[in-house]
Amino acid sequence: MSLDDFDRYPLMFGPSPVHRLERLTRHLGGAQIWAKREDCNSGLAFGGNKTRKLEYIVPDAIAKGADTLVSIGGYQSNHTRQVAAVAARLGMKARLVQERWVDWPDVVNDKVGNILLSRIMGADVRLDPSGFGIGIKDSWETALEEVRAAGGVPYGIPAGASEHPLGGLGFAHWAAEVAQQEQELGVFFDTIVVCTVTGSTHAGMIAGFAGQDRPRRVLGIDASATIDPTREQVARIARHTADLVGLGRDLRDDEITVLEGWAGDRYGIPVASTIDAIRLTAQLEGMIIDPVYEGKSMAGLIDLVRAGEIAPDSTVLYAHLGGQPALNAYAGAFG
Ligand code: 1AC
Repeated sequence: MSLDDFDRYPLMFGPSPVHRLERLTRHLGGAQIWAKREDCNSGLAFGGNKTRKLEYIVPDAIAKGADTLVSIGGYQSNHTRQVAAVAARLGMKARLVQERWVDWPDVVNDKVGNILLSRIMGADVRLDPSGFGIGIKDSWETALEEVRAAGGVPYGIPAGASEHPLGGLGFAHWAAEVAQQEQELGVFFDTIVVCTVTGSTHAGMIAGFAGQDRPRRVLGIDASATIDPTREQVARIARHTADLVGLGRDLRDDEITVLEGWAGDRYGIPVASTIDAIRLTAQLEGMIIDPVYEGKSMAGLIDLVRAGEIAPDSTVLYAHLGGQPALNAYAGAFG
């Protein structure tokens, strides 16, 4: 088997854009920094990393005769917003469990941003008081049951599509896309920086890059604040995805790196370094990142470059995963 043996339902404009972050590079005075932009990968509700994963999941949903995509996330889940958009595009329904993953005080936290977009796209959005967790949740299994009991044909997509058996394929494909773009641009990214929470974005990249000739570092920056389950989940999904795409060898432990230090104490709560990274990136590059995911991975990148842990002669690709619709729900963080 190889990645090409899996059906892919096109949901993106094509390869997501890659460009230099010149002013940020100059400001940090170290490695050359570029970005690959999943936030502008698609015309579906502002796109994002999950749209890429859903390209490999939709063919299975269609083959199984589903009429309702059932998924789960926090109130400000980017994932559920992208599931709602894909359901609309396919003429399916979306049933979304939105759990209280984050105890954030803005009164509009369950009303604006991602959740507003899902409601506008016609998803059946149900709030649930359960807290954060990256695994399979009872609330999601109950939603699947309820759709079935009402005569629907549900198709389950777990949080972030990560525990879905095909959830890593979208970012294995991202790795192939990067290699193609490197040839076109005449550049090699020796270091990739990506935010990690439910794991399949990072895991898919690891599996995809592992099959390429030139080794590189894929640095996952934890934003879950639950480092052990996240490390375990990334490793498990990376190994599973590597098997699916026929890597033909075991992944080594040193190919799976999840770094902690920028998540703060809790998922979804920005800390000072998150807000500083958001402001710096916006003010130097006009690139908008969010308080839950990219603000944390960018804070990691900034510190690693400043500390020389990403060497001055490195060329870094920062994966922008497209979390910024949540910003509206975090107005209070910007005073
Ligand atoms: C946690 C999966 C996740 C989301 O957007 O819901 N990134």
